[in-house]
Amino acid sequence: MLRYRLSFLRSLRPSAAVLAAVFFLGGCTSGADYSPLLNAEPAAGSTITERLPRTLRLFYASLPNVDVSTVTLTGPEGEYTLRGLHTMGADDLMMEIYRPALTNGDYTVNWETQVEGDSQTYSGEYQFSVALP
Ligand SMILES: [Cu+2]
Repeated sequence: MLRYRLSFLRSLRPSAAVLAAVFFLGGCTSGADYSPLLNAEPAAGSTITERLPRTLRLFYASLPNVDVSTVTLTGPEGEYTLRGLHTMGADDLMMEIYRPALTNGDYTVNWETQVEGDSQTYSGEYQFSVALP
């Protein structure tokens, strides 16, 4: 794939090759839909049927800056109080779901952060559900 791209670039006139290279590189890192969020607990789109989660944990492509990060949780009772936002040093943000306790329903996590090695501020949201028997 890379070899193909390089030979493709070589076949263009120099100025066009430079423009094409800038386009490719830019497309890798600053696409409008790029998100550094890789994973979460509870997972995005998941339905919890066994044990109520007491923490939220978000995993990123590199270490998030806790000082400029915000995470909110909304659900059946409105906005939930989270506390103790920190990182475990595993490119993650972690916090306790303080109160009220979760009940069955749909939840939305909103987050905003900056990650190490990237000056942009990123934000996003995802959902999970609780459906205990
Ligand atoms: Cu922790």
